[in-house]
Amino acid sequence: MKPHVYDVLARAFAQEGVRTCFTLLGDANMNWAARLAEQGCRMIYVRHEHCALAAAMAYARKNREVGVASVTCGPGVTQLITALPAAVRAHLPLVVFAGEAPLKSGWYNQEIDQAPLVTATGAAYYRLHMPERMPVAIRDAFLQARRERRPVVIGIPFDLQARPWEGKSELPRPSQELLPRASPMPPHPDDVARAAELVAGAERVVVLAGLGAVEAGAGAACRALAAKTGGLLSTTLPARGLFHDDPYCIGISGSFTPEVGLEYLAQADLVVAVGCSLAYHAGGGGQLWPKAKMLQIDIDPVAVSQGQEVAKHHLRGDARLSVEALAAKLPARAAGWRNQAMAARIRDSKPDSMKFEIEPGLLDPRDVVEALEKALPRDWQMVNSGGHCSWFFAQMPSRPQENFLTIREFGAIGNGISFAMGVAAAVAAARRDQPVVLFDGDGSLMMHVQELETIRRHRMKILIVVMNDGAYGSEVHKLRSEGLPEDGSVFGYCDFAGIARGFGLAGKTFKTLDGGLPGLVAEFASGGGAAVWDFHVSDKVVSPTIRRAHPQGAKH
Ligand SMILES: Cc1ncc(C[n+]2csc(CCOP(=O)(O)OP(=O)(O)O)c2C)c(N)n1
Ligand SMILES: [Mg+2]
Repeated sequence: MKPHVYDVLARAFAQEGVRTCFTLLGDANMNWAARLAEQGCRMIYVRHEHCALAAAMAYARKNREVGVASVTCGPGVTQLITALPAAVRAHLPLVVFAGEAPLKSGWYNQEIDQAPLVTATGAAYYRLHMPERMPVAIRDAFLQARRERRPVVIGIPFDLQARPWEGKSELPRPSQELLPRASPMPPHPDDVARAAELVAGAERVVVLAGLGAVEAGAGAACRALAAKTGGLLSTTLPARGLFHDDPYCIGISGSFTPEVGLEYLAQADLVVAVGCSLAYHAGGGGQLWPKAKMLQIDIDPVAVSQGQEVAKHHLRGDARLSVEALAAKLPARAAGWRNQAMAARIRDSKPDSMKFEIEPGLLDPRDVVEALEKALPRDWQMVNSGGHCSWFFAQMPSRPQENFLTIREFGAIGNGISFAMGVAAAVAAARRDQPVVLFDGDGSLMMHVQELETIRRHRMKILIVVMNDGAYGSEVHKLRSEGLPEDGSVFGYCDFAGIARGFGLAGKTFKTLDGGLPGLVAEFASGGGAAVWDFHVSDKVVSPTIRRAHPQGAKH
């Protein structure tokens, strides 16, 4: 039988090595999706298109592959408008197969000009109306997604998809075979010499690593550089865990820095930023290290990042090669800033020591995180979301980087559940048997709570930990500090355990931590399905970030 265009389109995707596709079906993508499934691709059928794309984002980050999602035309595409900019800002390679309205009729109810919507988010849009060229264009979309690390949305009218295939029978060579080899770029010796001079003249060095350092495999080199300078180590939020077992790692730099870390950052006289974009929330403008000079080591160093002047000193090159070359150029130093007393303080201090009055029957979010940090196995995957509670969830220092996932460059809530699904699918595609733990706020979880059904149907092993303050915590604390009414931000404690059970998952409410968390964790680990654990916490505990930004509110 003669193939249709959608048969060939599905083969073109399969040939790109697509193992998993997140989708929600409609007239404009269902024929293609059914054929892709026949090619052996795992299809994850979600309940909202936003979640398809958001899950593909987490999948792409976790497995370092192109993430693939598919939606129907019109309303399927408009649902993507929050996830697309989030993917663009997180530099994630994605390809979205979207339908377009049929060309044959003068009117179609789902018709909308999709290209400007998509390109407004920073993603690329391919309008494909010439069937014979479509396989090459799909290959090019994958090439562009990989090279530019951004989403590409492919729109194809579904009446064209349904035509008989009139083109060549063989497909073009897949994108992986065409990409130029990206060998790590060594730094220029003159730049290394200048950077070494700067570092040799510093006394209190902090080596701050971002995802670029993770991707370049520069962790060991950063540790060695910090040791040679007698300095300390830190990471950005997405790179956290890179130095988790180093006694001189002060944790995350930026909005989530623990108390002792803040104290040391304030004393630093040089921050060596390795493979990180010096984002505003990572303290990029130097707010956290007012005395420090800044050396940025990166394949694409910048002077201004996110509206702030950042590094004045630069070393361009691959993170690992550059840090190694820099360390090799430094004279050995007898003593540095670090000493054992600092290591002991870093190890023994609470991330935040401020005291708050907690109402009876409610928990302190800091105690919840401390208990979970002890009880949850170190080799489980951890996914973070946004909101006020994310400060507390960021304080889990005992786990390696490869077990964390944080994507939040666009600052949108409501993504946690999709990111957890993406990680669960990534782990499954890599044939690893790791449960996934999602840490989310009540408001954020509620925004796409329908995906509990997807989790159950696809038998994903996900434990959802809800930091339930009965509110949009970020808003409550800001409103209170400005003396405004809390209306619209305080909702009360909804019954997530009951909601979970309604979707066929296990659910549990925690109003105390005396219930034997280790036993419950073991029970979850050995059981089959997913679960929601709902921790009722007090909204009286204000994170250090909010206290810094709203000093008035902290006094209330
Ligand atoms: C899509 C979107 N809508 C609104 C906001 C504004 N916002 C930021 S944090 C937040 C509250 C989130 O509540 P929750 O998930 O319960 O976390 P909490 O702050 O209470 O810890 C809101 C509404 C946002 N960032 N993104
Ligand atoms: Mg909340």
